[in-house]
Amino acid sequence: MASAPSESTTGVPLAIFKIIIAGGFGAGKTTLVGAISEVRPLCTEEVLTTASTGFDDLAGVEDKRATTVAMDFGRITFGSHLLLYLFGTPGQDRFWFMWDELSYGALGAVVLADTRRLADCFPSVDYFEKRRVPFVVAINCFDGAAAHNTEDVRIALDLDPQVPAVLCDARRPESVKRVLISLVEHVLASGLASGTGPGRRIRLARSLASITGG
Ligand SMILES: Nc1nc2c(ncn2[C@@H]2O[C@H](COP(=O)(O)OP(=O)(O)OP(=O)(O)O)[C@@H](O)[C@H]2O)c(=O)[nH]1
Ligand SMILES: [Mg+2]
Repeated sequence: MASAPSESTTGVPLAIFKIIIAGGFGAGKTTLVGAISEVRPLCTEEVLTTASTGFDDLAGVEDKRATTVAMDFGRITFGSHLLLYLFGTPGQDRFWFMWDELSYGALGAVVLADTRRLADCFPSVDYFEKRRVPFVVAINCFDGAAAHNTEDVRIALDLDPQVPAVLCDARRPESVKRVLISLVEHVLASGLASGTGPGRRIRLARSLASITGG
């Protein structure tokens, strides 16, 4: 894996943050991290075997052959000032014990939602709400089209009005980029960013402005 740059090409220190990619079983977390990572993503996928029958609900994702058993990891640099480390969670309940470790110090989270199995992302939404970690809901359009609009999903998930819900295609880097930018915007707007002192928040805001031209 390439080593992490510590400063931008202009000599300005990079603002480095950790982001969690969460959501239910098979929602597209590994796909999302792999689509955007500029380094070869770390995946911990194992083949689904008959041993998981009765534990892993494959309804709606019958073609699924593998599942994440620890975490996904990737890295993406935006412009020359912002570096995000992406940590994908395992999707199954039996790996919940890892979530506190994975989420420690995170700036925010993306909760991937699959509208065919929307209830699967309730636990992720609950988890981040309870811990006051800012998050966005990214609705993964599995067949390239939205089965439901964002408003329907907001209502179904009972999202607070300020929590963004956006459509995405987890396979497309540009789409994933937009999701991550909406998360950074939300973090700055919400004032909830854990572990970010005023200096880091200012760097984050400057980084965002340099990316979005704001
Ligand atoms: N058509 C389509 N397929 C997708 C999309 N995102 C993921 N997939 C497919 O859906 C399946 C599940 O995706 P994963 O990325 O493994 O899902 P995951 O959330 O990491 O799954 P777990 O780690 O088992 O919880 C894979 O076969 C992907 O190729 C998408 O946006 N569109
Ligand atoms: Mg996975």
